[in-house]
Amino acid sequence: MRSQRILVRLCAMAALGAGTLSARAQENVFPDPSFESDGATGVARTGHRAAHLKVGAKDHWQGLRGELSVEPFATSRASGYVKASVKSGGLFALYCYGWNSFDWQWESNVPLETTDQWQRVETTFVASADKAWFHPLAVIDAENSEAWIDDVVVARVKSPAATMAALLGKDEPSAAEVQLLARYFVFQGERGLAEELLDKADAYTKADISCLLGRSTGDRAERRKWTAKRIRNGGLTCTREG
Ligand SMILES: [Ca+2]
Repeated sequence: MRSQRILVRLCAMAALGAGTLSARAQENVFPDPSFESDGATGVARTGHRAAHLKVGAKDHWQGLRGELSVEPFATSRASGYVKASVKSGGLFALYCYGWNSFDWQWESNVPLETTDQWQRVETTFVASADKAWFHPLAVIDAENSEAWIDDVVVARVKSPAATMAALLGKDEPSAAEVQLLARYFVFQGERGLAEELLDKADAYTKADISCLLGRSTGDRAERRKWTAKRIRNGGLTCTREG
């Protein structure tokens, strides 16, 4: 089976990459991690500034900063130190996500509770492209709340090959994981393997992968085939370049 062959290849690639991982793993790709250029003064764990997000009247969504360059398909670990006063709604640290063909996907974050001492928070994420949406602080439907974060580190902890081998080795990967594997296979030029994933996918994931395969081919006839398959599975439009 082709997926088994690529799992063997991914495991070999993961083993080859292990020797260089320790040096790369320590590289912090988050710019100005102490927020000394764009942070607020008055509260800081190190230096003179920290990132600060405050809401008064109820706000549906706010997120600090935004796109972050990362290695696609690698596992990254994000960490930082937070303080927060949460009166109502959701405050989050290290809010990360990507886009599939239709919506936010591959989300990770740390929900915050009120604390007046710096607390370390951590999460991991895998990006489906060379940029991830990464907000050190974010609010969703929050009011009369605020939070600070300082000393953010985002560093690779697992290579793309090792990350994808772990997903491929799962008996029942989630829909989000199948969508991620499809992007990895297309990225590697293995369109046939992405197509194999359709066999066990739900309709939403079939529509998503159909968007992906249609968008990434230069062949007009093949693009029409994937457009039809996408529509049959309920994907009316490919709304994002995910
Ligand atoms: Ca600082």
